[in-house]
Amino acid sequence: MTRILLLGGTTEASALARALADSGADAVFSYAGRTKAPMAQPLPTRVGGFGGVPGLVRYLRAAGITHLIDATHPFAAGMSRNAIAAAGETGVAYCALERPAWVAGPGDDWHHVADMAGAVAALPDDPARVFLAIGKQHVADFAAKPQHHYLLRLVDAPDGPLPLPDAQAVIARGPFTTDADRALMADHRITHIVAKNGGGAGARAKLDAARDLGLPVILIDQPALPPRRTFDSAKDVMRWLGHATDRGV
Ligand code: 3Y8
Ligand code: NAP
Repeated sequence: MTRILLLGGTTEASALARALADSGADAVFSYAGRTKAPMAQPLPTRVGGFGGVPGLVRYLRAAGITHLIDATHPFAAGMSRNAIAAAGETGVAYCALERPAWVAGPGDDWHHVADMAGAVAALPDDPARVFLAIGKQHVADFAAKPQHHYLLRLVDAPDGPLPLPDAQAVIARGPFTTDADRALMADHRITHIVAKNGGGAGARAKLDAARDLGLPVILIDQPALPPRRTFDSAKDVMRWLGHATDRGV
């Protein structure tokens, strides 16, 4: 009997959830609970951490999960490492729905850095106007360069004052569009963009807008993950599951 746990939080995870629901699969969708009102999914949904690897192992066993699908964001490395470990410990079938990193094309002015510290270091010393499109969790890292004006984009309104002396937040949940991102950056006279190389379509707009405006992008590389079975489309994951259900796993 196939029972699936889908670790979500991305556009691709939502597409897979739709395919699983349409196929009548017995599946549970999982959010971390990072945002106040995550988008509803067409599957029974659980919200919140599991409690590290031990908590996830307990959940997999208690819920009778036979297949664990990691469709989290490439920067959700902690969750992905835990999922690999828990699948190994329990023998639950595992795959990741992975989206390839973005690759620069003609006209792109991208500066690749290894991590958040590298992104801070890559900003100029002279005051600039920076579109910090990396969410909320790492904004405080940029307090090391307070001379810049920062435009933040957050999913939820900040609870308290922003940890930067000269910052303004727009509240929006993607997916975003190139036209809207181009207008946003022009209106705010942005000179630099900082972004994670998240891949996928849902966050790509700002990069295309940056190229149109001739702006440099500081792009943070995806964290490295242990080797794992990956697919790059919901279709391939469904085929993998289909074989499993054909064999009556
Ligand atoms: C809680 C679920 C869907 C999923 C949509 C994708 C696209 C829009 C682009 C910018 C970049 C950023 C951020 C971003 C994008 C999609 C996808 C994606 C980037 C939601 C969601 C959850 C989160 C968590 C949130 C993080 C933050 C990162 C904002 C829902 C909307 C910046 C990543 O306030 C916080 O603490 C936010 C935290 C992790 C990164 C950070 O460090 O702050 N995503 N994003 C998920 C959960 O609880 O499990 O609320 O509906 C999902 C989506 N965000 O179903 O269509 O697939 O990438 N998410 C980045 O790429 O840098 C925004 O502004 O241009
Ligand atoms: P993370 O740093 O890798 O994970 C930290 C902890 O959050 C995990 O150990 C786990 O807690 C919990 N967690 C993460 N994802 C979970 C999920 N889908 N279901 C249940 N628990 C989860 O994760 P993150 O980068 O904060 O990402 C959190 C969520 O936002 C994920 O769903 C991810 O797909 C989504 N997201 C993240 C980004 C990003 O830039 N990081 C971008 C877009 C979407 P326990 O150890 O207690 O189990």
